[in-house]
Amino acid sequence: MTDSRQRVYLVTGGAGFIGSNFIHYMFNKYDDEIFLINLDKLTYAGNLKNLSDIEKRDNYRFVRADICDREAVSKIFKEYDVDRVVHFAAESHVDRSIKDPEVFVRTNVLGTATLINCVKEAWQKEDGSFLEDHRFLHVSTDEVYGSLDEPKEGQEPDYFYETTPYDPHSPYSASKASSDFIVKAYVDTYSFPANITNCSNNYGAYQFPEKLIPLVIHNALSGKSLPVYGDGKNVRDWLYVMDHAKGIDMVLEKGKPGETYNIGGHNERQNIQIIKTILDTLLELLPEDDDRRGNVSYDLITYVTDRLGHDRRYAIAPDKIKSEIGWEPDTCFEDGIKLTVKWYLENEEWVKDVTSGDYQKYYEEMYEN
Ligand code: NAD
Ligand code: TDX
Repeated sequence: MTDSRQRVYLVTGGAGFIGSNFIHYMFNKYDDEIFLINLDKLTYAGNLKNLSDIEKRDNYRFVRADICDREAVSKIFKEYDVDRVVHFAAESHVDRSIKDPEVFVRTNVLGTATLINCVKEAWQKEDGSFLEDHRFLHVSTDEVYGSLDEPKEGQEPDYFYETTPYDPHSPYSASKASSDFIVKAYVDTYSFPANITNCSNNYGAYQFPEKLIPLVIHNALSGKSLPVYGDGKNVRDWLYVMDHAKGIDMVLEKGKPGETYNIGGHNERQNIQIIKTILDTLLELLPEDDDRRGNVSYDLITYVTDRLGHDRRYAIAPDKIKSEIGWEPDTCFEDGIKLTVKWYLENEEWVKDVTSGDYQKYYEEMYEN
């Protein structure tokens, strides 16, 4: 049972990459001051091993459920007085959304609609207002804003602001944009106490190796080719995952109800630069007598067919979260990438576990050309 002094969090998708890092961040910061319920369906992307050190805590509970399952979600609100909902659960991989869009609509759109309605029912009072100091945070992405051009010589670069019109291109970003609009509709229609955060590309421990950074680390260590889409010059804006976790916690505590905040650390890199930095870092960190060192080579870099509808450049303007909330990232890319590569070097078992079975099949189909 919860202690009445503890603030109660419901986290959805807490067994995934960012969700599990967020849960670690929260217990490190708040320890016994919080009670946290993690609701996750455990798709291919959810892994309870990410939380093995948390499992035995008295102030943590895992519920295996689908966010589309109204009854399962409502049951949690009958059992617990939840103060904060942090909504990570989603299908998150752009390439998968191109192959199989429907599950993205189901989880990201219908799932968010089901979840937010259950929360509204639990938090709304008879007069239509909401319980004091309750907050729903919808975790979203910079991809909803579309794609930016590369700055031309002598021109100031463009950035994504909270006011930038939505212009999603992939089935993934379209489904995230739709879910953002559902949350915005609840804010505008019911004065529902929500915030949306739109964050740039995350990297760090526990990221599934279908995403660029862990895929490159994993392939390089096993001497497999490193697939670069198109000309390799697409730009992503990278943020260390613990800085994202810190931003979410700060928005929950200091954000104005109904507001959107962009989260990013001004760290734009071309994909090819990222791949080369990973290879440099592997060669720097791997001891001379480590068998895996012989596999790591710049010759593994292989240009492959471009992603369909591949957005050219993402770049977040984090001015609002800095000025209104005081958030700034703590970890620069040089340190973050070292921490990340080191984590993957020390956690090969984790990678082996998640890359067996279904993932193997996906990988073969995805990169067959
Ligand atoms: P992830 O794919 O690693 O994890 C998603 C988690 O959600 C998994 O644990 C999965 O089991 C769970 N899940 C999926 N469908 C579910 C369902 N129907 N019901 C309950 N649980 C379900 O994703 P991630 O990279 O950790 O992303 C988390 C959130 O952050 C997503 O909403 C994503 O759009 C957003 N985001 C991600 C990034 C990034 O760079 N990874 C950047 C910005 C925003
Ligand atoms: O094998 C690859 N080769 C390659 O060149 C892969 C997997 C990716 N890429 C490129 C595509 C992108 O330009 O690298 C870049 C990063 O790709 P992903 O890691 O798939 O991330 P991205 O598509 O940018 O989306 C990510 O950031 C925003 C997350 O997956 C989303 O959930 C988040 O919203």
